[in-house]
Parts: sequence; C-alpha cells; structure tokens
Amino acid sequence: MVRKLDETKITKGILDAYHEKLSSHISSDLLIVGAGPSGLTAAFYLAKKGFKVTILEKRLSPGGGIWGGGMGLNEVIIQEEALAHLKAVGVRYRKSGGDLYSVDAVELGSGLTFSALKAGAVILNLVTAEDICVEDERVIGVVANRTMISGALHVDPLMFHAKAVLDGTGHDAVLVEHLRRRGLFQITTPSGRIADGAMNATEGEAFVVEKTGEVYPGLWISGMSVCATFGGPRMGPIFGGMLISGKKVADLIARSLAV
Ligand code: 48F
Repeated sequence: MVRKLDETKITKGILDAYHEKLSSHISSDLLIVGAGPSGLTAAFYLAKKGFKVTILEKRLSPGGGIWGGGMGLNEVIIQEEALAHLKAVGVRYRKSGGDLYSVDAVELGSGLTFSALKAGAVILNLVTAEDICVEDERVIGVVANRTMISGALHVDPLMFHAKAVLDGTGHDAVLVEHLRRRGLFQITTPSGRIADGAMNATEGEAFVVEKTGEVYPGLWISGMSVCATFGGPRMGPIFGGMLISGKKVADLIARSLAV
C-alpha cells in the first residue's frame, strides 16, 4: 500500500526548518564567507569550542577548490605537519613520497564539511556575500543575497551580523576587495590589485600560514585570500597550508572573542 504524502506538509517542513536556521544565524560569533578548506577548518575548531559559527557559501556545494584535486584528478597532497587536522576530523590519508601524504579529495571535501556541521556550524549555501558592513571603523558583518539573484536582478541583500568575519573566499579575497574599493584597505601586492603570485609551493605554503590573521578590525583572512591580499605565491594542489591557516585563524579569533 502506498501511503499518501501531503505535498503542502513537505513544503511547510522546508520553510519552517530553513526559517528557524536562518533566523537563529543572522547574528553569530563568527561569520565565514566561503566554505573552502580553510574556512571549513576554522568553522570546525571554533564551533567545537562552543562559538556560534555561520558559513555563507555562494555555490551549491561546500568544499571550494578541494573536489577536483589537481587537474581534475581527485587526490590532494598534505604535508606531515597538517596530519593532526586530518586526524581531528577523521579523514584518512596514505603515505606518498617523502613526508607527503595523499588524500582522496572527495573524502576531504565531505569530511571537512560534515565535521564542521557536526561541531555545530551552520552552512547557508547558495548565498553570496555582496558587500561588507562597517561601523565605527570595524567590520560588523556582510550583506548577502541568494546566489541566483546576486548580480542578476536588482534586489537588495539582507544583513548577517557577527563579532568576527572571516574572508575565506580564496583567490578573489572578496571581502578584502570590498574594503579596498571603499578606501579602507591599502593593497601592497606587486600588481597593486588583489592577486596571488606565481606558483611556488614551498614559499606559498609558508606565506599563507604566516600572514593569516586580522587585516582590519573585525575582518580576518585565511587560505588563498591571504595570498591574494598580500601577493603571496599560489601553491597548487597541496592543502596542508589551508588546514593550518584555518586552525591558526580559529585560535586567533577564539582569543580575540574571549576578551
Ligand atoms: O578557494 P577555496 O577552496 O578557499 P581556500 O580555503 O582554499 C584554496 C584551495 O581550495 C586551493 C588552493 C590550495 O592550494 O590553492 O584553491 O582558500 O574556496 C573559497 C570558497 O568561497 C566561495 C567559493 O564558492 C568557494 O567555495 N565564495 C567565493 N566568493 C564568495 C563565496 C562570496 N562572495 N560569497 C559566498 N561564498
């Protein structure tokens, strides 16, 4: 026997559950824009500590640049010093050459996403951050729109407020770019624009971790947005620096929110 399903209840179930999720996350301790490896790692560690963490992701799937590994071959490489983060989220790895390890890109993307959610973070996908909100010379949130609307229709965005905002948007460093075009951040990259430098895995991995931090009161950067903001080298499909950058920014933000 086929049980009759009430379509209006299905619709209402979605509306009620989404509304509850959205309305309880319009204000957060940490708002992360971009669900790439660095943003998801930061979300995991901060949510685990009990902070209220919201991630806005413009695409359908979280994971950013993880899924395709290198050149669409879905494996990524991780250095020994980042293995602790794989262990923390239960993602498996295999020994590769020297002190390098290979990780299935799909396992890494899904593992980082699931562990951030399980730790308590909320991901709002298909939501694009369109601009920053600044009050008394401090970033206090972003305005965002449904991705399908953003740039396509003349519709005003809604605001998401947070004590700390993390630009995890990768190569475009979208939030830093909004600061720059409003004259609130001076770009010092060799090109004078938001842009990462030519590929150099050794220097890029060290650079991204070293420069991870707060770039303007209330606005933090992690992952490739660090290289884009300061003109550091790109590094290709080696991801240890992204995870270590995410953990570093989580520790720095936790400390700043505790005072
Ligand atoms: O680029 P991405 O994966 O960020 P990441 O954490 O990691 C970089 C690596 O994937 C790779 C690399 C490592 O060696 O070079 O590139 O720095 O993910 C950035 C996420 O931000 C989303 C975008 O869809 C992606 O999932 N994003 C970008 N702009 C916006 C956004 C926006 N305006 N609003 C919401 N999400």
